[in-house]
Amino acid sequence: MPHFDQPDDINPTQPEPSTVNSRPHPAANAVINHIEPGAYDSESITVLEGLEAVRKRPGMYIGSTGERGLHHLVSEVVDNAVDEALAGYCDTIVIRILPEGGIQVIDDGRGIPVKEHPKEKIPAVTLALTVLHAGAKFGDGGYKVSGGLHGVGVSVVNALSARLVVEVKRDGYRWTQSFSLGEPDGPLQRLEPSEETGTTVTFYASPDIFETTNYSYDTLAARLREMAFLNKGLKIVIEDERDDRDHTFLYKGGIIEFIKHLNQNKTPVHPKVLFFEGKRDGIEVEVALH
Ligand code: 0RA
Repeated sequence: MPHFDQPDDINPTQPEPSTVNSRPHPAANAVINHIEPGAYDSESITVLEGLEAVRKRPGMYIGSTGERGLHHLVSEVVDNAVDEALAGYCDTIVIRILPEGGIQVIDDGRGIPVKEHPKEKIPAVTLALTVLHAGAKFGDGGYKVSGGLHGVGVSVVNALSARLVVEVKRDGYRWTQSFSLGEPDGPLQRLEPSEETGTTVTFYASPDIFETTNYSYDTLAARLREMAFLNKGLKIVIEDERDDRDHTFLYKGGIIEFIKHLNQNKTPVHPKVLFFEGKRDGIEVEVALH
């Protein structure tokens, strides 16, 4: 579990007594519907309720609506891209801090699938962004888990964003869809042909929900550095468009370099880092001692 987060404050928004201290069971919100903007049949109303739950009690999904919760949104989106890297399809992730409280996360993975879900009849990418827990996994069991609080998914980020735009390059085209507080502004659009693949998510956390939308470069950079240490060979770039700062994290040595970094001002027990690794039943373990 390559996260070292402290547990977030529990329920800072004071949810109703019936939900205190419990995250909703995934199935409670696993409602999938046909989304037609402006259509108010019973099915689309259920979807709105699904994301309404997130907007009503954000703390239950992201820990808090303070600075910590705000930064957690970025992790949620980056974790999806890291999952794609763990699956072996993505080698670079760029995280851009935009002016006006925006964040853009770009990966060069396969792109979130755009084909219609056979049962639900809407594109898989739309499902991923509008249905709780229909995020990166799609039930294929093919992904390793990249992080601790991981799992609430990008639909939670969408629900809490005044605006979110997803751009996918896949299946020979560029595709895009935009959302306001989690609701599609319109259907997924097919744009010009493209031979590239990848996913870009751009979001603006709602200032009506979050106490602040001012991201800390240092907080994000520290978190992304850790992500890079724990995913050797993965290139993670942070760019701050507010003041033209940037940094690239790429550690070929993985946790060997991580432990040296952690111990840089300490006297190690072993002058050389001891490292061993093993794999069985699909579980990989790496150990570094210094
Ligand atoms: C499910 C299936 C496939 C890709 C992804 C999810 C995916 C999700 C995210 C989220 C951010 N970046 C992403 N990149 C990929 C691909 C399935 C296939 O191609 O067979």
